[in-house]
Amino acid sequence: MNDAAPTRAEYAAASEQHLREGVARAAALDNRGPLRRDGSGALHPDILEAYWKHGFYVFESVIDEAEIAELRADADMMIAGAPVRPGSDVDALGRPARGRDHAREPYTLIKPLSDPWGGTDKLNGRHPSRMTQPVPDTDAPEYVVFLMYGMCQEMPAALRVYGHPDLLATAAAINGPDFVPFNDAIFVKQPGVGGSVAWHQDGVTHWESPDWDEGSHGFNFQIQLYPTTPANSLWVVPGTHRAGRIDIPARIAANGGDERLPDAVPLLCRPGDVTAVNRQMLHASFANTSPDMRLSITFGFHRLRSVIGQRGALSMEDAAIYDEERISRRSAVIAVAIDARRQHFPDETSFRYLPFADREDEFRYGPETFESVIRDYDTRDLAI
Ligand SMILES: O=C(O)CCC(=O)C(=O)O
Repeated sequence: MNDAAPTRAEYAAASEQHLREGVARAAALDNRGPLRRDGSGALHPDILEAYWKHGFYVFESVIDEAEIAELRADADMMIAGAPVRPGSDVDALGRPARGRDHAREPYTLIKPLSDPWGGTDKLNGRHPSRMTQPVPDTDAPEYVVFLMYGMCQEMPAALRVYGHPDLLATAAAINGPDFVPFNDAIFVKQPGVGGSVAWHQDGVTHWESPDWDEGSHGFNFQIQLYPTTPANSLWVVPGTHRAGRIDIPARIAANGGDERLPDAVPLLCRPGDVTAVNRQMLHASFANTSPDMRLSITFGFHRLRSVIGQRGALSMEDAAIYDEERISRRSAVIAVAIDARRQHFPDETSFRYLPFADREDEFRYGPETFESVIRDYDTRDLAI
């Protein structure tokens, strides 16, 4: 890109051809469709094969319209309750901002269309190249919500979806039946102002491990609450989960300094579609210069063996060792979420989470487990 930042409209216009080409590349891949399970309840092996081949899968129509409406209502409430600017105790309407009692700040606010991480040493320096930061329209707000954390505490519908049987069966198929949680974050890409996420690979701990493989750093789901478009979606470079650590600045330099990489594809979804993306994939999203909202409920899972004995990384400030107690406390959120879901959807067959099998009664969702398991659960995330 040129050194002078383009305006929002200029960036959108200059990206059109790349977006069209990306859509065509995505359409040629064989990794999307309904979430199918086999006779034993396991994820269908064809899906698993396509996931491991490309590093991602787009599951269509997993979450029905009514549940999406509940998730949107909760997310809207959370966005509206965000502090008006970093450090403020009030929202845009002057009411007390939400989440002031959380041990971890639940909001990341940024300047419109900015890239908060690219070219910085934040998050273990995993975003080495800064994205283009287009100049927003003159009516843009000073700050916009970029990320929201702690969804299982703040959003009842999000806690329930965290216990979704098809999604947890997928986590078991990819990471084994003793899979463990990673973290969650809601990416908010508001029309015309949403920020970018610079090219990166998520994992930071296992690249040099002797037993490193394509599954070492787990995967993330994204539940899409609105249709995604090539202009506002997450983009991935297929197959890069197998490539080891990638020299991102070299890739961008080889593309004439342009962040619109020629082999990347957008994750195109309808509301209720869910993507599973391997955390080792090279991925990014551009500043949202389009008129369309994207809200992606993002949460990940790991193999137990990737996490046990590791030291906290990425956004975990305490650098604690992930011992059995820490892992069990964080994994209990899954057990409580399964029960919260069962109470809301009594006719659905619940997922049986192996690490908590036969202990379900200890982890029923209610005021007690809200305090002991859910409150400030995100201080116990298992980031690697
Ligand atoms: O959804 C996005 O725009 C970014 C997602 C991402 O970087 C991640 O899940 O690691």
